[in-house]
Amino acid sequence: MSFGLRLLCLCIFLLKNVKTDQIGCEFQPFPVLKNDNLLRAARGEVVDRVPVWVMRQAGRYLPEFQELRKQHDFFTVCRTPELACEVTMQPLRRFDLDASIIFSDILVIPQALGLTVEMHAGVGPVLPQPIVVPEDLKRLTPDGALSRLSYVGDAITMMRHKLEGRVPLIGFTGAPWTLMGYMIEGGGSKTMSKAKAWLNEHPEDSKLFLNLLTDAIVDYLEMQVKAGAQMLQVFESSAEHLSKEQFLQWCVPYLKRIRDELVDRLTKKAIPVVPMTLFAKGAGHSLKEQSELGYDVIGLDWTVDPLEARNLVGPNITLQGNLDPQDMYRDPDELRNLTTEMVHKFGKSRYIANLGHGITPQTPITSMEVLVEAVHKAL
Ligand code: 1CP
Repeated sequence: MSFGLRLLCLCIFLLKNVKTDQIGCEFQPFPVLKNDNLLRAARGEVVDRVPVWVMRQAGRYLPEFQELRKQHDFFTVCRTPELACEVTMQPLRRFDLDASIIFSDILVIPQALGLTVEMHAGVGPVLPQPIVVPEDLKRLTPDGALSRLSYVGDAITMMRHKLEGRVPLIGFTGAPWTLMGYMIEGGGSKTMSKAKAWLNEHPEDSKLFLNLLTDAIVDYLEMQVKAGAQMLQVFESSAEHLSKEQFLQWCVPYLKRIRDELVDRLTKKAIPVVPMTLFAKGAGHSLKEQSELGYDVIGLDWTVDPLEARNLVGPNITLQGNLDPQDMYRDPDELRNLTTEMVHKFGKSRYIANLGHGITPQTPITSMEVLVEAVHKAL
């Protein structure tokens, strides 16, 4: 065979087999996306069906996750791309979901900033040496934090290949106030009272703290996009502890900076900007303000009425949510009816079906099947 013919054959082979979708990673083309309903919904384009995924869709309600966790510590799973990918894939093997979300935790940022984070069974995350006084901020190590998070990028790149284009891969981060809360409280808290006291007693240091976290988050999200994340979600889960006034003062400016700086950086580097979701749990009081921050999608918890939310955010934002995770414990017929009703209220345009917060550990597997099927059949 002549050299020219061989070259032609090679080109045809490459075109057929490695069509590139989005080159997130500089050297590796990814498989073409087959189901892009999630991304289309986020951009306000027409969808074949309402996309559905579930916050914490990989996790303790799945027996195969429990089994894997018996063998490996939580953060070992996060730090080992093969294991993180295996857990990310588990819900996709069982359910006809329209998205995957990389397995990790919001607390990997505090870890990369030098704090010890342990996962205690039945308790959740514990930070044994929390940030107590402003002087403790000196213990944080923002230099090099991004390189200590490179395992998340590795897991994302590996997962994009393993998905073979089946559904988009979502990357995520905790938002500044939520991370600050865990870092001051030393773990989860019913009230976030120590962190709220900081806002009142050390307002200037609180700003420093939130800005330091914002910088780390922008670096981290940029890295996730470069690694292949096709959409990003920012979890401001602890917004629920703040008043509207506090949310506007202590969350909104940082959430805006995250979005603006990320778009700016990606644009300057000619990297395609991916859709972004803001999920500020308990901040239904500020939906209009949230809709003005530049995010494509606003996640809703179950306390918000779909029609009221749509009126507040206008037609150009996609809404995500918002079934009460507790409804997953109802009998299948009730769950099916509630899900169908929810999808009818939101409609097919600019909507991503989800729960209003993470799925809880005792949820029956069959409820996930009912939920996903009901969403897909509703419209
Ligand atoms: O032992 C275990 O296996 C721990 C259970 C667990 C899991 C499965 C934790 C501890 N984190 C996770 C994974 C996780 N965390 C994901 C995985 C991806 C997915 O499938 O969705 C995500 C997106 C998170 C994000 C996360 N972690 C949030 C934001 C979302 C939310 O629920 O509000 C928060 C607040 C955390 C902290 C955290 N990590 C784990 C627990 C139990 C908690 C909450 C603790 C508390 O506040 O009481």
